Amino acid sequence: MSIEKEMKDAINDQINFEMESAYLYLSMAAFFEDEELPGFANWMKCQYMEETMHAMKLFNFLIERGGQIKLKTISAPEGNWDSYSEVFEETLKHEEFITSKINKLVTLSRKLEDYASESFLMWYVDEQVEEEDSVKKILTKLNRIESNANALYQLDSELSSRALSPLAVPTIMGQPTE
Ligand code: OFO
Repeated sequence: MSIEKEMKDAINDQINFEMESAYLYLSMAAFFEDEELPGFANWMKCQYMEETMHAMKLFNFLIERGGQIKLKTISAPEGNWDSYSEVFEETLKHEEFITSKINKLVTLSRKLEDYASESFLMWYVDEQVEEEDSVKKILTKLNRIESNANALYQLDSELSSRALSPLAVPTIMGQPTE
């Protein structure tokens, strides 16, 4: 069954939201590089790559369903923040916004009785729970640290261990992963 125009348009919009997310996190990675916090920068670079993967999963799905890709403008993100907590507060707010967009896509797939899209989108529903949770945990730690430099460097070292999932590249390329 070919994909309906309303769903096609909504998936193209979501590709744009994911790329906007990637760009925002890349900007946050640059901010942390400037602050000489390589662990925080690493975490944001992984986040950037993950968002690219989210966009590419949608891209590959739309192609598979016979839809056409329409890439849109990505606006310039914020590049400066007053505190490290503020960066993660914005990250959380942004992820909550993305969750609301994913939920709307699921609602649309149900309205259109597009079960292939609904099933595909469930991966994003689960992913958003994980994304919001990991950001909240970092924010809680940052708020506890306040101005304790030692604790900040300890958290920076913790965040330096984040690595990209080995499945990210095949997923981006639309290759089978099993
Ligand atoms: Fe961070 O969110 Fe994509 O989907």
